Amino acid sequence: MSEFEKCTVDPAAREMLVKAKKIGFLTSFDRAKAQEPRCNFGNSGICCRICLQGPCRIIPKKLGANKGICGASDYTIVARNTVRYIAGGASAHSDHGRHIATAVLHVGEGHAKDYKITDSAKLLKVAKRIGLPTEGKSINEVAVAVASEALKDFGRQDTAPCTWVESTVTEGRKKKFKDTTIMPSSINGSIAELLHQTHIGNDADPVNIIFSGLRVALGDYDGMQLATDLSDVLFGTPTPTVTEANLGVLDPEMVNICVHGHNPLLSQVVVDTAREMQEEAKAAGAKGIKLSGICCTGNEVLSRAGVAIATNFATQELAIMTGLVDAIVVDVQCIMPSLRSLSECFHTKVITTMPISKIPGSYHYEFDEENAVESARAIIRLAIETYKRRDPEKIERQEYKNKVVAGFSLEAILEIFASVNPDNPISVLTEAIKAGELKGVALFAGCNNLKGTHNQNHVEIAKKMAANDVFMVATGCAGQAYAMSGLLTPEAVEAYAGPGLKAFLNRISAKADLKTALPLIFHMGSCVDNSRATSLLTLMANELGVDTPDVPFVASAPEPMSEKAVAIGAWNVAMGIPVHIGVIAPTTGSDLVHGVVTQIAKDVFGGYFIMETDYAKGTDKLLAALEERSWKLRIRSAAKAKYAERETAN
Ligand code: NFS
Ligand code: SF4
Repeated sequence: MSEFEKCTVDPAAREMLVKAKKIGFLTSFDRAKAQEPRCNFGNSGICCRICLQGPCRIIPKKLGANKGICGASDYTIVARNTVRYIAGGASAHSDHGRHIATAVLHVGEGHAKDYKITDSAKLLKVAKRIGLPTEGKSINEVAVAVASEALKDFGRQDTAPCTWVESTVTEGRKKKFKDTTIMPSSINGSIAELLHQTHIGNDADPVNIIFSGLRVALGDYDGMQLATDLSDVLFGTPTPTVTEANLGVLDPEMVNICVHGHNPLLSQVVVDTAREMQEEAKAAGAKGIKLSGICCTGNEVLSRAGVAIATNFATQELAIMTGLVDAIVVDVQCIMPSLRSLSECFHTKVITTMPISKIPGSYHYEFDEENAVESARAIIRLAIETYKRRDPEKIERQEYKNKVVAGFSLEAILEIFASVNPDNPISVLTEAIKAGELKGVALFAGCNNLKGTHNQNHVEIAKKMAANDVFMVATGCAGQAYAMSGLLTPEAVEAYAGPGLKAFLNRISAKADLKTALPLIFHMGSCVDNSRATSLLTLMANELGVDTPDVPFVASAPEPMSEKAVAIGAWNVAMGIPVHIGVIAPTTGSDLVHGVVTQIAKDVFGGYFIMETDYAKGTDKLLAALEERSWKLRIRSAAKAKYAERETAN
């Protein structure tokens, strides 16, 4: 048994960890160990650092220490800490969305010459959905109108609801969000208000704080929905694509450029520009340029351009460890600063590109939206130059890679279902659930968390859900975990699907006009593309004639880590979804707050958090939640049918 078995289930990563040990580089896995044991105050959320009198740590049995210096109780402190995660996540996602919306605006206005409206059909569809007139207007005019509407969602000063929430959820959810006062009017406004609300000496009411946290979470949702819509408008709506994943995609004979981060504005242009620069790479002695992705910018270019996946969050350093990465081009979010120090042991250039995400000592090529291709060219040229300095002694070629079938936008999924039922594609899924062929739908999302074994929860939970006939969609680093481990393949359907899921997927594969059979799990894209999964949920609810809390749909972040994951989890709860997380969140320090997020939320929204680190138990809880919902659904439709029968008899 390798000493790295506890670190990761990924064989490529294990080999690279052996190499890291050999060269004496401490990776994220070593640093995670070095953090143990963790402080219990922080672990349970009862350490407050909101003002400079802190840290105040709550010791329940110690007189005077059972409250913070200002008198804040455990429930106030835990609630404030929790919602501030959401504010961080919503800021990241929505800033990304704002960046894309601004780019669409600029294209519509005739600037940003290197971008264009690639999917005008989607632009018109979005315009229609949000109630904008399109007749007699040019595509550029519609682009300006839609982007301006999106930008309004960031800074509206009146109380009108955010357009991208309002236009994408069920009527039931709209009413629920209004009744519970969590419908946001402005993304930025709700975040600022939450930071105000959680300032020292302000709101002490944990429930009030949590509701504001949910309002911000819906702002996060709004930013993600518009980011997905407008990214599709700019770069195209993903369609099924076949590629490969894991460190074996790094090709010793090619100039290897990894794109890492989240924002497709640069990575997509790097991918397109690299196609035109193959000759320059050949002149440098390589066979060409090989692009691969890490984290969600990788998912963006995987979905739209079939770019291979190198690895996911926890193992990003290990890509450099192969000695084969010539440049790693990063934009924003989830980029380990350690990449730079590691790159010093190799020839790799770490290139930062965004003004808000710099790493001391790395190369900073500021991305210029007005001259995007020029920016991309300069970066690729630096990678080609660097390739020439590769050290053959330090190369460790990786063989591990798996085939990947990805690119499942909601549009693509519906088109596939339409091959079975062209009049009502979504009913293909809902009917299979009603008939008991499928148990329901599970969304797998989120990161890696170095508190556990890398990719283990992702893989084990999905395999067990597959055996239990659950239709699965995935995003983010969860999608990449499945890509790396061969679960995004038709072969995995044969190996892991239960009889119902297998029959369902094979039936559709036989009819769908695709170059490949369908994979076990449908990879829907980056983390902002969790919006696509919610649109699937909304469609299912409308087709079933129920609101979202009654749809047999669950979500799991088997290895969540980032503030963004907390925000996504929170709005999924508001959408009425049971949300499993494979770590224990720092809410346990207050029974009240912990009870609200794991139980009471269910009474109000239908959704709630399930915190379970053990993958087998986590899966059982997800299955139980699905079974309860599909059982109720069947009882309800049987009763409805019986009632209709009686009506006709009378
Ligand atoms: Ni989501 Fe994607 Fe990965 Fe987590 Fe980071 S890359 S936006 S946050 S770590 S899934
Ligand atoms: Fe302590 Fe209150 Fe300041 Fe928090 S806000 S650090 S509990 S004094």
